[in-house]
Amino acid sequence: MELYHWPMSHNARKARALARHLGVEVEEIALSMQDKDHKADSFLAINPMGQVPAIKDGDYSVWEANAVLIYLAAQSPNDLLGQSAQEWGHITQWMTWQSVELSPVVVPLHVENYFKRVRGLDADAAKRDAALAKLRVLLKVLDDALVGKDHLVGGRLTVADFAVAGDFTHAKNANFPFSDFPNVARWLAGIEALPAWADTTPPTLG
Ligand SMILES: N[C@@H](CCC(=O)N[C@@H](CS)C(=O)NCC(=O)O)C(=O)O
Repeated sequence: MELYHWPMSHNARKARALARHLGVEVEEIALSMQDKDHKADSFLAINPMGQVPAIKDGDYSVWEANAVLIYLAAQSPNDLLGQSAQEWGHITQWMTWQSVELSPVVVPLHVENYFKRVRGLDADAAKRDAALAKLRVLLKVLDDALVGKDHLVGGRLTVADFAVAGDFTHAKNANFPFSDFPNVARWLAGIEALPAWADTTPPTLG
């Protein structure tokens, strides 16, 4: 199967990391955003949204990073997808929270605190401060959920950890305030210690 990505993409990174962690055989295909490969008809036939990650497996394709994680995890027997109704509920809860609540806050912070800085552009202070205030609210929710825990669900690694940690791929470069959220920092350090996570670290810009 083919996994389409872009080396800087935090959404694709979590899929690349999970495939490597589980030993799922994928051909990683790096698209060039600069060349607009993701808007070419050949790629839009795989993901009509023109976004990475996306998987093509024979005649089948799947996109949206969290759906890609589920497809990858289902390729082999493992317990990363949960083992009970309660675990399935919580895994879906955190994956939905990442996509609906966290991602819309993280992306503007990447732009204002990181991508503009490396291009020598000034951050829009109002946008940055609004996103940072929302991020703090979300990090408090995550921090409280991680008190005394190294993983989000079931006391072991699941796709929920990959789903949420992906959004912190550029956290250091974008100055996320982790020092105020020690449980998040501890949990993230555990994910970052996975060889598959380290192997998929995007290059640092600037
Ligand atoms: N909700 C999607 C978002 C995917 C997404 O925005 N990917 C970015 C890279 S991190 C992308 O492909 N951007 C190009 C574009 O939107 O045109 C997911 O979780 O997969």
